[in-house]
Amino acid sequence: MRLGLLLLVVPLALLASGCGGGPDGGETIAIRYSHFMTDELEVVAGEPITITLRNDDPIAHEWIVGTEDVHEIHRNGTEPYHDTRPTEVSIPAYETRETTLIFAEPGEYAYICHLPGHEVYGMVGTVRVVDGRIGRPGELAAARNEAR
Ligand SMILES: [Cu+2]
Repeated sequence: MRLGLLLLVVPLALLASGCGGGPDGGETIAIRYSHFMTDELEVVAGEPITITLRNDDPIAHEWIVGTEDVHEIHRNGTEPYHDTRPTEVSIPAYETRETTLIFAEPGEYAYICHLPGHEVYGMVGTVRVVDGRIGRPGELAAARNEAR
């Protein structure tokens, strides 16, 4: 029974994995006891980053990254399940999801699980986006900004 369930969920996990992604090393954020075990990430502006979200908990979580405006919207509830935007990922119990995104502009963006009570409990982290290309602002401006 347990094996059958595992086989069923694998194709779903593959479907949900990001949109290709570049040759970036990637980062993994494990989730345990309703906390992001990695609560600080540093990424380079304008470069694709693949983030693997591994849920070690027996309950579902979500990883929403963005500006305070984005978080305010999610605090009041949006969709119950997220799998269409690279900045909004639901991770079922004991499963792993991958997302690839580009932060176009340097700055700090919080990532938060907005399931009821989880933010207050401390399910919060920060992506620090650093400027990797000094003196070439045209390229940065042209980069997609999926973080907004
Ligand atoms: Cu959570």
